[in-house]
Amino acid sequence: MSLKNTNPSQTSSWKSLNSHFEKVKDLEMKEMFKNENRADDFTINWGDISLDFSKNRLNKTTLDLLLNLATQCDLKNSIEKQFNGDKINKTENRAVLHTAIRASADENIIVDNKNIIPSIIKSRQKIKTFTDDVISGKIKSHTNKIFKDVVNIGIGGSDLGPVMVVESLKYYRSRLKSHFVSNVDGDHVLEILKELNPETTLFIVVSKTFTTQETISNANTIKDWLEASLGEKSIKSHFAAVSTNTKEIEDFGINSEYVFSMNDWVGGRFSLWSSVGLSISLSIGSKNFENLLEGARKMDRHFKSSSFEKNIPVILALISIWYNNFFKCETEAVIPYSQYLSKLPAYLQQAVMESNGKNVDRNGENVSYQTGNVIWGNTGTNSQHAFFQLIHQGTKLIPCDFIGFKKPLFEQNTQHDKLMSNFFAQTEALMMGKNHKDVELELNKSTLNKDEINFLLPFKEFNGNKPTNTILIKKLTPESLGSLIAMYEHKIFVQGVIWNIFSYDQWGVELGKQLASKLLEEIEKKEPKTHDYSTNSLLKKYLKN
Ligand code: G6Q
Repeated sequence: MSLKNTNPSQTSSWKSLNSHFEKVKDLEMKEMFKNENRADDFTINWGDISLDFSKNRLNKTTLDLLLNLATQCDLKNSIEKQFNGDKINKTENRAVLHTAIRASADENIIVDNKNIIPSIIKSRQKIKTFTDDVISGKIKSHTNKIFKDVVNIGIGGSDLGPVMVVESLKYYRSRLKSHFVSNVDGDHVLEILKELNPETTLFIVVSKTFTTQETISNANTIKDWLEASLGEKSIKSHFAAVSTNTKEIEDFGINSEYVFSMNDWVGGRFSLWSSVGLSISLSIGSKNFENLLEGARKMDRHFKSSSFEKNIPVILALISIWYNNFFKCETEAVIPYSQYLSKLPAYLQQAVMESNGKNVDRNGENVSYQTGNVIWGNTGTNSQHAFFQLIHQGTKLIPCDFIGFKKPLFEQNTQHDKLMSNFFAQTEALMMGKNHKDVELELNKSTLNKDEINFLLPFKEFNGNKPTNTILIKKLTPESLGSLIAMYEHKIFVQGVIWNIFSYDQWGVELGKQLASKLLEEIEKKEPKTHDYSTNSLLKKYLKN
C-alpha cells in the first residue's frame, strides 16, 4: 500500500500552527526557561543518547500542534508501511527497506510474497567471511601477498556513507588502510594510485547499476594500472564488486566469488548497511560492522515503537518543520564536536537534500510550501573559528544540531573537557546572547573612553535566541554511530511523509547526467552542436588549443 496523500498545509493543525506562530515567534527562550522544568520536559533520554531540545523557540502548545500535524499526516501508518515493505517509493515502484538490511535474523519481512530476511542474513554472512579472510590474510593477492590497502570505487550513495563511517570509526580500524575514489576527475584516482602498491591492494567497485560514468571510468583506469604491472590475470584476485548488474560485472572480469549483491529496495544513500558497506566492514572488522548494524537496529525499534512525544527522530523532524515552514529558515547546520565525524555533514547533505529536495507532492502537483532544507556544517571547534560569526550575529536564523560525546576515545586524551566546554558554551551563547547592558558593563571596565564605548557597543551585542538541539552521546562507538545515522534517516522519512513528497527517488540527478554524456560525445569529436549562447562560447574556449 502506498502512503496516504495529505496536503499538510490544509490540515487543521497546520492552520493552528500558523496562528500560533504569530503569537510565539518573538518569544525569548531565556524567558521560557523561567519554567524550571523546561530542560527536563524537553529532553529525551534513550540508551546512551540524550536529545535536549529545550533550546528551541517553541513551547508545549507548539509541540502539541506539531504532534497533531504528524498524526493528521498519517505518520503512524506510514512508519508501519515502510517497515513492512510496502511499495512506498511509488515513482520507482519499490519498497524502502534499508531497515530490513540491518534487521535481526528472526524477523519476517515480505516483499513480492517472499520473506527477504534469509537472503539478507546470507549476504551479511558473505560480507563477514570475506572480511575475516582478507584481514586474516587467508585471501591473498595475485602474487600471494596479504592485502594492505582497500580502495572503494563508487560515487554518491556508493561512496558517501562508506567514507563517512570509515572516517568516523578510524579509531576502531583493522590492519587494512582504506581509500576512496569517487570523482570522474582523473586526477583524483591517479593521486590515490600514486601511493599504492598493486601487489597488496584490493579494489571494490561499488555500483548498484554498474553503469555510472564516474565509477566505471575509475574502475577501468585502475584495471589498466593493475594489468600494466601484474598482468590481466590479476583482475580476478584484486577486484571485488557490489552490484545488481551481474552481466557487466562478468564482462569486467571480476571473480564471481567476490561479487556481492544489492537489492532494488535499498536506495543508494541508505545502503551503507548492506554489501555497499563492504569497505566499512574491511576497515573496522566484521564484529564492529555488526555492532554498527545493531546500533541502527536499536534506533529502528525506538522509532517504530516509541510514542511520538518521546521519539527522537520524530521530534527532530517536527522541530525542523517548525523552523522551515513557519520561521521560513532555509538552512540547518550540523556541528559534530568530534573530528572523527568531519564527514557527517557531507553525508547528510546527500541523505537529506536528495531525499527531500522535491517540489512536487505525492499527487504530482507543485507544493505550495517549503520542503527539504539546505544542510551544511563542519566540526566544532573548527567551525567556531570560521562560520559561527554568521550564526551568532548574522541576519539569518540557522537552527543547529550540536552532537557531542561524554567520553573521548583515547584514554590519554586530556583535552576532552576543553572540547566539551566549547560545545556547551556555544549553545548557551547562541541562546542567551549578550545584551546592551552587559556589553556596556564589560566595556566600562576597560581603558576606553565614553565615546569609544558608545561606538563599540552595537558591534559587541548578541541578540541571542538562536535555536539548537543538543545530542549528547556517551561515546563514539560503532553502535552509537549506527544509532545516530539511523536517527537522521528516520528524521528524513518523517519530514517526507509530512511534506507529502516521495523521499526515495532522485530524478533531479538525471538531467545533468544525460546532458553530460551528449556533451562528451561532441567534445571527443570536437564538434560542438547548438547549445545556448553561453555553453557554445564556453565549449569553443575549451576546445581551442
Ligand atoms: C543515491 C543515489 C545516487 C547513487 C549514485 C551511484 O541514493 O541513487 O547517489 O548512489 O548515483 O549509483 P550506482 O551505485 O548505480 O553507481
